[in-house]
Amino acid sequence: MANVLITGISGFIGSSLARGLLAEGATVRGIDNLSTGNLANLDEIRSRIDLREADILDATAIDDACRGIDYVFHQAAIPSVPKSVIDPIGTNGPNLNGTLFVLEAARKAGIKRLMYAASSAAYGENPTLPKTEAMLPEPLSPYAVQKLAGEHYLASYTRVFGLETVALRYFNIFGPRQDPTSQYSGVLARFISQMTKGETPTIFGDGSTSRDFTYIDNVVSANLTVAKTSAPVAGKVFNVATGQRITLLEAFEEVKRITGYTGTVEFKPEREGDIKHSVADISQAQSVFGYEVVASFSEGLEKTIAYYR
Ligand code: UD2
Repeated sequence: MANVLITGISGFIGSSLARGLLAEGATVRGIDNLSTGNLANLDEIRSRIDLREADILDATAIDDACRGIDYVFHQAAIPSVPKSVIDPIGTNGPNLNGTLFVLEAARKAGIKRLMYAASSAAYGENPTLPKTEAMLPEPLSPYAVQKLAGEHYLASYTRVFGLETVALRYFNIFGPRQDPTSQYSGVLARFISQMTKGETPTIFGDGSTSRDFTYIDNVVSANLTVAKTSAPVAGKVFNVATGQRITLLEAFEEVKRITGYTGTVEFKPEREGDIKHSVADISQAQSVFGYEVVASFSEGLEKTIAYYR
């Protein structure tokens, strides 16, 4: 599959993509500043990757990294709603300017196609469910604005410069290697890590908040498929999800069942910037480039809990 660049390669999603791309025979280069990523995520594949430690706002390093590359998978970001609420300006740098730096380097290098980690956060509080790509975005948090603005830059680079770009709106991705240690970590990583240790997890809100929790294998598969497709995907946005809505209380119960946790859950007030409900319509990705759900929520949860154990 030729030469690929993964930004944010030592993160949970970047390192999973690296494994998927290596398995397809790609030559993998990666860039990461190790701010939220972890080199341990690359342990057994480290020797097969051209890994460059550099910041996404280091234009020279990004230019160098894009040279000779066919496909870019831009995953580098500070992926957190609450962090963006605390520090809108600090997160805007990597999340939005970083995307522009990568687009500009990709354009100059003449790459074939750029895949971008967009977010379901773009839909915000629009009450219509499921979320379709045709809906008007209503970003709520600064993070959502940053990720959505990145999509617009992608579309601009396709229209103005002819660079092929694809925005994949990820819906709450989970799986092995997701960092569970921070208060900003994804809820499933936190639940699993806490409940396997017998610690009490927290639900922000009354537990009815819902998400389309999507196992990482679906994301890897979506990226590999969309990079290779001859379908008209340039300049487009696609949901990457399962189409299944799970409440936080249901997620807690499921993790409890699989881990055998016997304790309770603590309820705290909702977090600022959080949206209430999220679930995707995935029919556009299915019909345009043949996206398939390769692992359901339950299958993914079983695998993730087995990994953390
Ligand atoms: C958003 C995006 C997601 C992705 C992510 C960044 C939406 C719908 N989703 O995820 O696609 O871009 O940002 O990685 O915008 N919670 C608890 N207990 C905890 C931790 C979290 O109850 O210990 C709650 C949290 O308040 C929220 C829900 O769980 O209501 C999901 O939170 P999250 O941080 O896992 O992900 P979210 O939805 O902000």
